[in-house]
Amino acid sequence: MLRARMPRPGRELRLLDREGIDELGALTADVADLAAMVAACEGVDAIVHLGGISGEADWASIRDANIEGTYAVFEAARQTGVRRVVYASSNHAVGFVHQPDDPDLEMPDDLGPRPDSYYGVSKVVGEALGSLYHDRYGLDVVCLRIGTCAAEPHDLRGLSTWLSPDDCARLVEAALTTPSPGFRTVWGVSANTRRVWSLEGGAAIGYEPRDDAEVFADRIGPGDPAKDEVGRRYVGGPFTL
Ligand code: 15L
Repeated sequence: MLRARMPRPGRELRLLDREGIDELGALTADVADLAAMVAACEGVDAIVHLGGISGEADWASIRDANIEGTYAVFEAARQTGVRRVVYASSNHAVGFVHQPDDPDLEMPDDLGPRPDSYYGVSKVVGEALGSLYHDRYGLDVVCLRIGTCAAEPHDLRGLSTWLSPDDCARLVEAALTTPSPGFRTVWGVSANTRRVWSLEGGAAIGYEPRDDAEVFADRIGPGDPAKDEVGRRYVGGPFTL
């Protein structure tokens, strides 16, 4: 999704995945392989770290891919002098935070950790590593607490948490180019009518979302009542189950 939306004049993308990418110059490596990550980061200006398991899994898998992998990314950045890391964190780092009943109350970008899963724990650790590498080594680190990034929302919760692919690209672009962001956490969400997560942190880095999940509202049929309820109640919705 992002790759197709990232090209800019003068920008060269260096792509890396664990499975081969069919594109000239793309690298194949495990994100947790520090030596491979150091080699991949030589001469790079900024890293967009999306690697890892993107949902709940057993502890060993989450630890190996998401925690060891994110450590390797930050450490490789440090060793090679990369100045900025944009980190795909997740709403599940704070998934057990109660959503406000009052729709006028928006949830701030810098909520403290309340993970809802091992996956959420790995995102908390990733953010903590980003904080450490900022404070100790001066890296700029923007952690995006991404909601539901998909072509379109598929349930009631998604009408609030959706991040459209185009807005995702706008958000990553802002995180890559805003001057001196320091360390920060920013919600990754579109300008959804039913949104309860703030857009203030995004605005502070120049993110201007243009999409609204409401255009899909008519297509969302009645869902599983328990999942819809927990989606209203907690940031992380069904992950809390
Ligand atoms: C995430 O962090 C996951 O990567 C994705 O699969 C979705 O479950 C999303 O959160 C969400 O909360 O909808």
